[in-house]
Amino acid sequence: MNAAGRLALYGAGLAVAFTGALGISAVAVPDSVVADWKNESTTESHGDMTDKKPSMPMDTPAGLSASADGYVLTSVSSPEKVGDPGELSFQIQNRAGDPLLGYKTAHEKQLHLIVVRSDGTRFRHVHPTLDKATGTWSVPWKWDTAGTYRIYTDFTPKNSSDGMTLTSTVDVAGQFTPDPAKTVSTTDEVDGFTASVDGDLVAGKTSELTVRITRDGKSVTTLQPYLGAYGHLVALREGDLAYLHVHAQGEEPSAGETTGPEISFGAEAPNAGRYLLYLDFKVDGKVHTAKFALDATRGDGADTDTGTHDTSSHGH
Ligand SMILES: [Cu+2]
Repeated sequence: MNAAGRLALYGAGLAVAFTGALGISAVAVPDSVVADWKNESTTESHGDMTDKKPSMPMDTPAGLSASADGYVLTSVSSPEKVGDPGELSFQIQNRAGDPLLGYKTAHEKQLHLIVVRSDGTRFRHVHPTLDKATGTWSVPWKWDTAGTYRIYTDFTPKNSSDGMTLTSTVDVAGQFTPDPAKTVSTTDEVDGFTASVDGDLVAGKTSELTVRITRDGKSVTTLQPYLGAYGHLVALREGDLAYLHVHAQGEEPSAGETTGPEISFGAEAPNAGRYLLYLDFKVDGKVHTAKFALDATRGDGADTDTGTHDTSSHGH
């Protein structure tokens, strides 16, 4: 079993047993880490799964590997250059090495695709279409800027009870200047809306985060359901961009219902350090994405809760 199985993706909270922490303080991911992803994607994609056991520890967090539990993300392709119209496509291979055709639906979709540049910018969350004949997923695609991008596929195989997140990287040719590391910001302005997040992330504990949406200083009370919730929050751990998918708390809204100005989430940060948060919310039929950065503090008892493998150097 692997980390994907430990990730309670859907529900009120998130429980992940992560261990270890990269002592990286900038948002930009070091080249060595990017190189690791690439090597990993390549070897995992072409490796012989029957002979070769992944050398990863059992507690490798979600969203760091092209393979999990015998399933592999393969055949990723996309437009090579900035501005070229085309499509992003890929396959998920099952344990037998064939394209996976059967998926469970989670949050109204069989597969959620997240794409983010290695500096944590250019976040996109989309829903590709499955060609049932070939097992190829695809979505119309154009790159706006050069750089190395992480792509995450979040899905549950039909024969599995566990959701998983497989990842790969894509290089887009061209000059690329990383955006400066974003300072911790709990407020973002997007499409005329102001989104602010309140709550403290504490390592190893479930923390409630509440996002408040306003427009022109007034509370927005017309937040619409989007994919079975009033908001979707993706959290990436700074440094290695390990993936946490956090969902809204409360009952699943019915069609036509609205809420606001607040949406609450339960999130458990695996360790102290910075997390990049991306919130999708929907108003007047349009989906908007706000971005935050939050620092998780080391919780009391983190030493005992997270076991002996916690090598993080925070606190003290
Ligand atoms: Cu999705």
